[in-house]
Amino acid sequence: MRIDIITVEPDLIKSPFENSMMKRAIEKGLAEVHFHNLREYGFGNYRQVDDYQFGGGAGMVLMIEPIAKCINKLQSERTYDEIIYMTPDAKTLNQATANTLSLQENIIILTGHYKGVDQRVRDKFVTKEISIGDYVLTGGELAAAVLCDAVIRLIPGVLGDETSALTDSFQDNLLSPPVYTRPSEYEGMKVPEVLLSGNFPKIEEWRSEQAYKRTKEIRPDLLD
Ligand code: 6GU
Repeated sequence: MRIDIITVEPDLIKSPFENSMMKRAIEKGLAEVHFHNLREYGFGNYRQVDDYQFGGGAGMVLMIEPIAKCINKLQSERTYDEIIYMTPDAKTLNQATANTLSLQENIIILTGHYKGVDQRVRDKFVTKEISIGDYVLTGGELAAAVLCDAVIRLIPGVLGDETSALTDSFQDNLLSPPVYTRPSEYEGMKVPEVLLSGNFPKIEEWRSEQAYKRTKEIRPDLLD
């Protein structure tokens, strides 16, 4: 999978890709991530990429031409399955979306800043808009890193068996059950008996019950 990220803050977003799971995925050749500094497509000596909004109001808006130049260049090199715009005024990211995106070949992620992008960018280029939750971040860069982590870890071969994504919270719309490791007793707090029983069908049954119970308590909306 190839991901092209268009941003005005490339330095803000690079470090998660230089560590841990995403780094390994890239080293194994399972994911390829390219950063494009929007400023390189900006106007004049100052490489201007934003301007005041028509109609007045605080905050700058990213202009369409630099973004169009960058996207057109990328599209002249390959075909993209999705052009995603990270913005708080969109549907929230969930596991189903991450699963679908992990099957794509080439995607572009555009991150907004300031007041966001000119609406015509969204109308003309963007095929999917994603928010990562009901709160406001300064820019879409950290949200893009979150999206990439959620997607890249699902690419076959990225995770080993022991960390398989198949048992994640949300994989079947349930939260994960509680987990325990040594010691089997700590200051009188005992690990549930069933987990020490060696009876695997019973353990599975207990885990399903606990997952359901947790979900009902904390995120009943997932059960609707
Ligand atoms: Cl995608 N961008 C920004 N700026 N804030 C957010 C977000 C995205 N998702 C949640 N908050």
